[in-house]
Amino acid sequence: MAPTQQANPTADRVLDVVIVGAGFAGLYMLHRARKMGLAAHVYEAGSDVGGTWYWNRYPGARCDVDSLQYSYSWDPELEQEWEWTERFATQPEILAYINHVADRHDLRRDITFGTRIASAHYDEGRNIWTVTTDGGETVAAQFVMLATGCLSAAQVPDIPGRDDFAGATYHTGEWPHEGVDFTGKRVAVIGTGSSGIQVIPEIAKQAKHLAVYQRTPNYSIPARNRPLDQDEIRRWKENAAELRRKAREETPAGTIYDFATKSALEVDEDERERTYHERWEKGGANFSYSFNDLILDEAANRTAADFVRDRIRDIVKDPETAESLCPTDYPIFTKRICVDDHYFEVFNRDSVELVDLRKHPIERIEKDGIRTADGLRTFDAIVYATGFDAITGAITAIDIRGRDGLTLKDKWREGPKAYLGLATEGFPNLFMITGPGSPSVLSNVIVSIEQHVDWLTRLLSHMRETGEDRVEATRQAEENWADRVRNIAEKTLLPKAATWYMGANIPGKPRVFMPFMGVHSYRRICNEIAADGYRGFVLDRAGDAGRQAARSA
Ligand code: NA7
Repeated sequence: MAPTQQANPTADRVLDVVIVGAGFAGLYMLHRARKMGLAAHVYEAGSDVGGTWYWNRYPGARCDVDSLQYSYSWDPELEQEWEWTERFATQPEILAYINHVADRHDLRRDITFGTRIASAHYDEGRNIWTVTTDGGETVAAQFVMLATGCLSAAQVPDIPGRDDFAGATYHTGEWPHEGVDFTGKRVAVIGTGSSGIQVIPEIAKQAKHLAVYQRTPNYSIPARNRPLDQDEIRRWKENAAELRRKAREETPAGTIYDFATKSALEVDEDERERTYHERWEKGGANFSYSFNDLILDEAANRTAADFVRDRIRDIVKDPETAESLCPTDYPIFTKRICVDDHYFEVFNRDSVELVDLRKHPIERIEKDGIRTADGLRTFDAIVYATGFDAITGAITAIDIRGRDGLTLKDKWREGPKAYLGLATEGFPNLFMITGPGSPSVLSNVIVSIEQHVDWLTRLLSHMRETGEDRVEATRQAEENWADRVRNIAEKTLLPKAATWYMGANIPGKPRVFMPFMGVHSYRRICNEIAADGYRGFVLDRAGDAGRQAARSA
């Protein structure tokens, strides 16, 4: 890898690596790039670090992965020092953690906050990316690392009359920093995904009246959150290195659960019910691993779905509301399983109403409220818990142009293709951390982030040793990879639900199943590819020609 210092004389700043985003991915990438002695800088739209955990400040926001596992592993001393307080960490606690990491490693001095990247254009002659911020600064860099997050482009649906509403509106993914007091207010929440299911019980505690607008009911498991006890913290810390290795190398989603080895269909009904009950009582996504074929076999899956529907009917007193809350038209676990804190119980409150949009669709939003087929309900506030343009939304929001001026948006018109979910042909030296085609959202994302950053660091070190300064995925490699991602997904039930995993929540977005399923196998493949001379990538030296062009410019 050759330095770019003289490569673009007109840029405001010249770097080796531009990193977009200061969440878990961007911060670790910065740390590794710095350790290599590279000139690296992060641009972040928010006013501070944290990414997802900076933006998603809604009441009840909490991670659904156990906190001991949802943290960095690359700083073993930090792992010993940091004390998580609850089984599932709250958003403020995770944000405090990531702030602590930024301070501990003095990362902020290489981050520009409050700045969005508007464009990134590749100049083939110079082998250089010119990155432009929304403030008009231009940066020349050899590498661009998109650490933009999978769930960061918030979506407010284009409901007729949306902008006519006179009251306050909020999106869970862009929550006001000063918080919101709903005491005595009439509030609507639209959306019952993970965010809706977390925020609804909290708003219900304050609001005079809460109406929950549900289009698709969701399966949800009680979190059974609790304070962590000192013994389990000690056990984790004493065995951290081995537990982290296990999560990385032996688990499908980068998280250690209690993985069952039996099929749901090989045990009798009593054992099956007992197993589900035990897991339901323990709480959390561990329920998904009650048997080993729940995402593979429809009959097995149905046993888990029936169990959860029965629990909903047990909890919710009004039978009609309970039936509306029961998901019936897609298998359980094909949408991300929700983990809740007394979500279904909320519907037993007199002040909470479920509006079943399948019975009464939204007609329009008006100045005073929301009109559905059964009439107008009036509100002081509407909360959109309506999700994100997931995985690709934050990437395609940037005007990215590769060789020959090809825009990434155009290239991905039929759906995203990225070799290993890391790089795409026509866009040399541009990488996506947890991009489409990598385990990303089907994993403990910090495990996936660390694997991507480690792999990229190894690649950059390799290029430094060989003197190569350009790396690009081949068309064939990314085509084969896309087939592989699809084939793996098709062996499971996941493609049977219309989900944001395949872009189904965004009108007009091509339906392509984006995440690679299998953290353990993905890691092995990435390592083999690196060991095999970065098979599927072309590495070469463009630098000499590039620098000459720059000098004569
Ligand atoms: P999700 O899981 O995408 O949920 C969005 C919810 O919003 C879902 O219930 C949608 O119903 C609903 N929605 C979206 N558009 C509309 C319209 N136009 N009308 C009514 N309802 C609508 O986003 P979350 O933020 O909850 O969770 C995303 C991930 O973040 C989560 O999995 C965790 O990993 C963290 P639909 O199902 O489309 O019928």
